[in-house]
Amino acid sequence: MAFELPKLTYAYAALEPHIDARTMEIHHSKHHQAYVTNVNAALAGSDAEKLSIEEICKSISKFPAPVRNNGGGHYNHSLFWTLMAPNAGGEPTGDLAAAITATFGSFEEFKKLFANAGVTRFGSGWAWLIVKEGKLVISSTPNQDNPLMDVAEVKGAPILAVDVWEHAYYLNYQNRRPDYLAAFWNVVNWAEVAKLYKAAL
Ligand code: MN3
Repeated sequence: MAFELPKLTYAYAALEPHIDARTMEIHHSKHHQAYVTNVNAALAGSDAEKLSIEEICKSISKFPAPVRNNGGGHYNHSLFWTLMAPNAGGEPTGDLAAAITATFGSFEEFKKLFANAGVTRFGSGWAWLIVKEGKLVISSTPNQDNPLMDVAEVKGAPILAVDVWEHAYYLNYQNRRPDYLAAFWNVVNWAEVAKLYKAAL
């Protein structure tokens, strides 16, 4: 069974002005589609075709680089789209909010540390909020790696992610990655993050 490009639950323009429609369209229909096409080609005819993308990530050291890069790209983007929504942003509530405050001191401090993980990721990659052994941890990965991968420096269950590849922001923000990361808070779908947090515990 081949992987497929997931449909977005909102329009390409729905995250404006924070993330522009053209960036969303190219990012989803070109970049993510390419990861899907390429991981399917890399897995074609192998037993791994029966595995979920999560299962593949968890044993990624057994796969060649095209699976790591494109399979990671497919998992990461499939998650990323669900972590954003129109009329979202604001602050988390409930158990997740309490855990963020308990772990990082405050929501403001958490935002600073998470954005810093994205800003300081050299080149292309992702910043993450994960659940590791029941605790919240901020990390980042290079390229299309993710914290599910057995090769990841910091492993855990991803609950929030932001893409810091230039293709995620360059049309609107050019070299200003910190401005893109500041704008990201306006589109974070905290309801979905809370759902993933609950599931990860
Ligand atoms: Mn991307």
